[in-house]
Amino acid sequence: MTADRSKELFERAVTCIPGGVNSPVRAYGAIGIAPRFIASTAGSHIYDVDGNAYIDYIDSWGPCILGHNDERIREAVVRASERGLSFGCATEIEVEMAEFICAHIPSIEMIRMVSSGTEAVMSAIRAARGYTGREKIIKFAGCYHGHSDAMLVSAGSGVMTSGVPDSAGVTPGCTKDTMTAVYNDLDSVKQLLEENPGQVAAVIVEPVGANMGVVLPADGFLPGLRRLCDEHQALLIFDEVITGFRLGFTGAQGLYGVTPDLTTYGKIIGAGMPVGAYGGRRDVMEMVAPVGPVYQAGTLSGNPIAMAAGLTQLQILQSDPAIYRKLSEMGDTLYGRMAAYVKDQQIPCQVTHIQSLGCLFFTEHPVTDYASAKTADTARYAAYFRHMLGSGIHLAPAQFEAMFLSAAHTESDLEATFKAFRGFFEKQ
Ligand code: KE4
Repeated sequence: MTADRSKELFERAVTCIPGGVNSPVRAYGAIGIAPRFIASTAGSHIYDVDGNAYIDYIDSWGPCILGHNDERIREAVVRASERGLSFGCATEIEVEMAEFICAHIPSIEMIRMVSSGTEAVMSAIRAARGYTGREKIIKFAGCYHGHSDAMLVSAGSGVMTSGVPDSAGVTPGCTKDTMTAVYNDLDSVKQLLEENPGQVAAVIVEPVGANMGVVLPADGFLPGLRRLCDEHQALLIFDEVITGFRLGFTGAQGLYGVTPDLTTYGKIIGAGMPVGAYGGRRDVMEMVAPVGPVYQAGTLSGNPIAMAAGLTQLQILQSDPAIYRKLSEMGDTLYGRMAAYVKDQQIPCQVTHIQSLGCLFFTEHPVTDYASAKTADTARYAAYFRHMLGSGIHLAPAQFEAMFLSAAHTESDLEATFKAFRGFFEKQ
């Protein structure tokens, strides 16, 4: 398995792109080898520029839930592109997309399309502040909500992996109103709300943490957040950029039966094209321009090509519940076997998973929040990643990310993945 062309491209890339990549995690910074440059994708596989094939568990960080380069989505994109790429005007498919989501997600009465998850979160927070007239936001250490200034406070994902709890360039003025609670610790939220009476506009949470590795909500955590927000007249924002339309068609809010006031989406609703969205209660969303005083805009928001891709994917997901059954069964098979192995072999690792999302933590401690996730041995994860890559399995190049299964993964993919996983520990 050579990587000469990837190395050559990386050498060129670092001269003209910061770190050689357009998003930090792609640089394999936590891994210590040149990143693989990918030439094409299909189904459960990706193919690098040196011709190596990998069973892929990044899944473009979640959007390609049906598998890479699904023909139905590609055809929708081609058909839409024949009518033009971007109009800067209202289009019918934007109405269809909004109507479809509002018809199928009970908490969504109105929705606004944007071009990324970051933009969705930034806008939802602005809408929450505009609606409540309050300034403070509570987030959770280890949860990542994109790179808007106010959110880069003890963020998970890339920032966490690079060990920088805050980001340079983010001014104290931008983060002074962002308070950080402990995931799965309702008392930490209650304390912040009581210490800041009448000042908290919203609590934002990843209903399943997927940016500190995969960390599940403890029983009662999400309902507790709903209750605390009601008691303190704060809005509850579910950041479902990863979990939306992944953990069942109605996402984490449907799975856990907790209704947020606002929800942010990304990834799956674009099917690989640049799409984010925020939506929820009509009285909150009607604060958003041009109908209300909260300004938010975007040249490519609701782009017709991106809408064609995303709506096609959502329609397929909504029409075929067997897709989610398959994703769950595959997750139980693969992650369940991994968990049983580390337990049987008394290996100091933790496997967390929910349906198609999973994570192998290199720590002996149960992982329930940011602090326990950080006990993971990132050097061991890097060695594991390199072993799996060499075995033709492409994982997230960082401990504090998730594994994503798609509907295109097969039993033989899972078998090959488990064998490579077991091989890592057998050769220790
Ligand atoms: P984007 O701006 O990257 O589209 O979405 C930001 C975002 C918001 N909320 C959640 C829960 C997210 O997971 C994300 C982005 N996820 C990362 C993966 N950990 C994207 C990968 C990357 O940064 O390259």
